[in-house]
Amino acid sequence: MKIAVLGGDGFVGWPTSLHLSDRGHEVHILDNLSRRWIDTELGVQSLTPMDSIQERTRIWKQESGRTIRFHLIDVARDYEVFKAWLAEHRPDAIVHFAEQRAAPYSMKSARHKNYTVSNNVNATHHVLNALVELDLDAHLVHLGTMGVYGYSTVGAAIPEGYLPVGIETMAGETVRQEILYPANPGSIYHMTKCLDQLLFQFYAKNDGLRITDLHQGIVWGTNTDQTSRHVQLINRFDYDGDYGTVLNRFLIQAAIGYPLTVHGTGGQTRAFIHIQDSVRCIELALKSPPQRGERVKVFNQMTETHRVRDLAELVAKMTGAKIAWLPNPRKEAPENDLVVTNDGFLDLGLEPITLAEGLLSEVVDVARKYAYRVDRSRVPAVSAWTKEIAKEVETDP
Ligand code: USQ
Repeated sequence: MKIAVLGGDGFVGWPTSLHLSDRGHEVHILDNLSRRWIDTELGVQSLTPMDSIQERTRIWKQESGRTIRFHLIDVARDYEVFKAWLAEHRPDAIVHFAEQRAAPYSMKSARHKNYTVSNNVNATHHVLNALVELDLDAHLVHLGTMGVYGYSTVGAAIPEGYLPVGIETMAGETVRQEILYPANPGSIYHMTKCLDQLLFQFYAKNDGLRITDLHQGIVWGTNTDQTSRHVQLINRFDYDGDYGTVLNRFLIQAAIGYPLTVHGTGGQTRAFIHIQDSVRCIELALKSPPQRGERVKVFNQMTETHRVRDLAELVAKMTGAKIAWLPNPRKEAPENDLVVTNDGFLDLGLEPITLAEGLLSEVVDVARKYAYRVDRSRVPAVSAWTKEIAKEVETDP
């Protein structure tokens, strides 16, 4: 297949591009390099030393003999340029990662809220709009989030996108139908992914677009089979308070002797997936598109759930790290249970990688290797969800 990977320079986009190229697909990365600009804005850098996207693709060609083309395009801002690219290349599939993906960054200030909403919603709408305008029947695979559901289980597992409901009619009969699972976002970032869902629902219904939405959990790990092939193919690794995600943060904190930063009681339960499984799932989704006229296909892209404090205790036991119990900068339930259905990918043959100690220590090893690049002052999470929480977090002793 000819595949356009929008946001192919990012944490999941880059290993996905390599994986798909390795499988023999013609891969084109479209990216505005915004993630690199945000590093500059925040004054942080990936733990791992990343080369330019051009250099990365050059090394990939050298190592694999395969070509990945890079196109500097801002999908959210340059609709006409993006549409012209699609018209010229007419890909068979589009994988859409081109969104601002950090919840804390989206909550930093009014400017960050505006940026996240306009970037994410416009990027998604531009893709859909262009497919219709060009009569292009490419399968769109979008990276969504488990966070669209909220994080609690009311005695039943979270289904894959749709909730069966029975509605009583005025005649007293019960009509059964499936509706999009009620959206319950916990940040501006997560809210944009909820809005994406509505855009997808409309365009699938109105224009027959073929769309798959992947509700992904928290990704952990760093290397995949392809990024490990050469030091210059290395994936990015975020450890800072805005972009670092919880388990990878605990692992790097353990590696540099920094107390593990648990927010609140650590009773938050979340869904997780290893980066290697993440790229495999995207390939599986590409192989199994919905039919034209079918509703949006939704997969829960996660393999296991864990409570934050259990993860901290596991990492502490493994490495001897201390745990710091911190005031929570976020507005979220202090404790929750979470049970999630993920039959879609299991039925397609996914064999999940779970939290084996070997893989956890592999991340600690990577973190130790590059520990000299860490700015310890960027480890704390300081973006508060409300003005009141900001005051509490500031005044806590
Ligand atoms: N947390 C800590 N300590 C930390 C960092 C986080 O206790 O040092 C807690 C947070 O308060 C939260 C949980 O860990 O309760 C998860 O936080 P996170 O930063 O790992 O994950 P989140 O903000 O939800 O976002 C990440 C990705 C996002 C993706 C989402 C999947 O950045 O792109 O959509 O995971 S999910 O969480 O399933 O919605």
